[in-house]
Amino acid sequence: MKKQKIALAALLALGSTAITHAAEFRSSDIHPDDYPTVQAVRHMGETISKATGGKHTVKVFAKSALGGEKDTIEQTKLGALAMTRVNVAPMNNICPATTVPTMPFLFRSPDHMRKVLDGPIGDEILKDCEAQGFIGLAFYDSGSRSIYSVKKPVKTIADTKGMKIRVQQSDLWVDLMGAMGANATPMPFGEVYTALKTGLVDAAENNYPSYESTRHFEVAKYYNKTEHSMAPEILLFSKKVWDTLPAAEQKIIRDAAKESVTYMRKLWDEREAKSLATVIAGGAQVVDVDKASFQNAMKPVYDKYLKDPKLQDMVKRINETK
Ligand code: GTR
Repeated sequence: MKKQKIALAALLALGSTAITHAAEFRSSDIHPDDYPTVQAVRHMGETISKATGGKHTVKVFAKSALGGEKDTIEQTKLGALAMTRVNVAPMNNICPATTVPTMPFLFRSPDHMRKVLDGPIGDEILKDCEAQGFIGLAFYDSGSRSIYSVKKPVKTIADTKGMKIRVQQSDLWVDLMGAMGANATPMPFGEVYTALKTGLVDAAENNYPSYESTRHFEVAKYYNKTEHSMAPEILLFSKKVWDTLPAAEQKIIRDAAKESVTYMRKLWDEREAKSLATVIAGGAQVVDVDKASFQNAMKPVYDKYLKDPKLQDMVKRINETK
């Protein structure tokens, strides 16, 4: 009884908007259940449930059950979904600051990326999505993306000339492949296996865990270490839903998201190593690449996508981050 009174007083103190109904926040992911991003959002849900005494919970719909990333971004904007975990790439056309961490050969190492995204620059990028209807909660690791090809290995930029390469649905990615002399074919993740198998595309690009979990390595056996982008994952909350929550609960959600990053990174590091072993055992060949030949071709991409001085300054600060 006493406990109830205190809880009620605390709610009243927060004002009338504070009294909201218990919610099950639905979140979507294109990856399977055991993938680190799915596990991390589930973990975050447990933290939220504990901190709200079971009032709020999170339910993750994995494996594109609610659609591809473009669809779930739209549903999150409308408030039909509370959350979605996507890569920054499909946000590039929506939220300009997300182009920065997508830029080719920007981060020097996973540590450099983590340091930048954990600091003020990361927060600025997350904040930039708010005007578009999204609360950027956190970034998750996505390793380095490299090109994997069906018929021939890629050793230098001369090898990607005329190659049909699947990319994520983002203009920046189309130009990035264009700068390599390749023909980019944007399509949702779920369609890539068939596209590789039927020859609709000659290659795709991704990190080891996605190359492994999708079984793309069975069709495209050359994993060419271009490591051309470390475009991270981003966890988005619907601003429409967010605005109905009291400040104290918003804080619980923000803190739980940030806390899940540490958890995710541990899973990520383990999964990268495991995936590499799986694809090699499955017959994939990891090919060393003349990276400089790719790096030197990226100026047109930087010129086109970093016209805004605010974004240029961000890149400068990223380069200066030790
Ligand atoms: C994965 C990433 C997904 C999605 C996918 C893709 O690495 O985790 O969010 O971006 O790549 O290529 O579509």
